[in-house]
Amino acid sequence: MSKPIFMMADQNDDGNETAVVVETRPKTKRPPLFKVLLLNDDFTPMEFVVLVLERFFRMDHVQASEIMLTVHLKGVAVVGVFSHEIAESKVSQVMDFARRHQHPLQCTMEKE
Ligand code: TYC
Repeated sequence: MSKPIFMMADQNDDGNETAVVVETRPKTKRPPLFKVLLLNDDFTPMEFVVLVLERFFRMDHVQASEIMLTVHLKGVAVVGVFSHEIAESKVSQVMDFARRHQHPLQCTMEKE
């Protein structure tokens, strides 16, 4: 049982005061979320990064171009927020795709 959030006084049969838990919070924790980050580099072509964002992050061409430019100018941007399992899968897919095309593009994840 989780920590009681409200208690009240009661008396048992012998007349002694006892504490009665009236209400408890349900013990359900939301699973942690993870940001997926794309990092800038000097070599990966801009159009390749746009393609990555369209293909793996379901962005349209305008959105993908904007985020690519943000990474290019600022060095890094969050490209999505996911469960641990999905974030890991996105990072692997992007890194594999970049490696296969011999681009040094880096993609990482961090807890929100
Ligand atoms: N800086 C790269 C260039 O000028 C473009 C680029 C953008 C690379 C975003 C990586 O995550 C990146 N060709």
